[in-house]
Amino acid sequence: EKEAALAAASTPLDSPTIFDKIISKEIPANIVFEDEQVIAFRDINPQAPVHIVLIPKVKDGLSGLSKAEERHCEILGRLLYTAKLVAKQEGLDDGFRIVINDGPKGCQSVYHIHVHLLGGRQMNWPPG
Ligand code: DGP
Repeated sequence: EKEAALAAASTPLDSPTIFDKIISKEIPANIVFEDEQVIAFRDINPQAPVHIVLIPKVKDGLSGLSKAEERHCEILGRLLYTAKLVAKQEGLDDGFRIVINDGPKGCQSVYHIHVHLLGGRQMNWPPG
């Protein structure tokens, strides 16, 4: 039983990610917005002139959107609202793109939920 509990506690989806080290400032990031709940920083591998990642400071099981539960509604809304504030701050007045990658087929690479804010160029549809 103890082994099962240990194994469950160390499943990849619940493990700390590099984003925890950005939150704790153990590793540097170009932070463009921070409040009590959300931190936003420039993506290390930008896909547009403006490419910002917004994350909740407390993961609370939200490794990805597919793990969302009712209790997460507030933070999910706050992430989107903060994305709008940051878009304004970045001068993206003609439009921008919001992306949430989920799981292997959604190209998610960091299992701490995050919203991508992309802008500063013409976006295309359909996305790749
Ligand atoms: P995703 O593929 O949706 O899981 O996006 C994760 C993004 O996080 C990816 O675009 C690159 C970015 N990223 C990963 N590690 C770091 C880091 O250490 N610093 C910064 N600034 N961005 C990172």
